[in-house]
Amino acid sequence: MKHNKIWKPLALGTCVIAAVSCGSNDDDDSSKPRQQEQPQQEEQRDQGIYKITFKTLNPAVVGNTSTGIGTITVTDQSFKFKLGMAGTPTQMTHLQHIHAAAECPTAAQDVNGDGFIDVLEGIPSYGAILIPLDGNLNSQAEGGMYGPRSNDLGLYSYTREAGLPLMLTDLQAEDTNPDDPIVKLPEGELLNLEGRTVIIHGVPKSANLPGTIGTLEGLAPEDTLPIACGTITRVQEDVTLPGTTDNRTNPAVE
Ligand SMILES: [Ca+2]
Ligand SMILES: [Ca+2]
Ligand SMILES: [Ca+2]
Repeated sequence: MKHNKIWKPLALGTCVIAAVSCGSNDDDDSSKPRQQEQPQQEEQRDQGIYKITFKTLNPAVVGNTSTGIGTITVTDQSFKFKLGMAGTPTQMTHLQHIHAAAECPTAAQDVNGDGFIDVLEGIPSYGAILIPLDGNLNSQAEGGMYGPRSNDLGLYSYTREAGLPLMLTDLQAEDTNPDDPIVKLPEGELLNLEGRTVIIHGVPKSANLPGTIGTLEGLAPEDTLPIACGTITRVQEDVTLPGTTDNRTNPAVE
């Protein structure tokens, strides 16, 4: 398996895409103590349960029939993201992000006419990266070395939980790198999940992509080619879970 050869540049690139502190090996450190103060919460307009339904992007790539279901549960203290994907290119890492805008791209976004919607062509539809779905949802930068890996059947699952106040503090902070593809929330804006999309990326080197595929700095075209787009819809207005994410009382979640 060429995993090691692929992983190194991918991991390096992930530092770029997620603007992470690459000096840290701690790629899944949600247990770390946190020092940040909790921001003053406005009305809990983000609270609720959201469902994400995916459709395949770039089905011309052999082996990509990606579909999936995701659930986001937001309480006043927590943000929990669960995802199950199928039909993805097998045995490889898939970068995945919540993007800032609401539209999934269509064939019309293939502006260079090469038959593929590359990551740059999709940005006018789904926007910049808002929340990398990486090893640590408490901050955009931390945990960026991690991406879930599909198995030999093209299946993978991903579950991460963040503290909502921590997450909002990070997302509402100043954008210290305006040139990268990751954005912060405008001042005072909450998550507004229903106006966002989830994009899954990644096809194998054997996909034989044409040289016209656009990509992000530091990442191979195969790493960033979108394979699925999910739209987020709110299915429940509120979550009445006192300080816990135990889902037993929420039949909408599994
Ligand atoms: Ca194209
Ligand atoms: Ca992160
Ligand atoms: Ca930025």
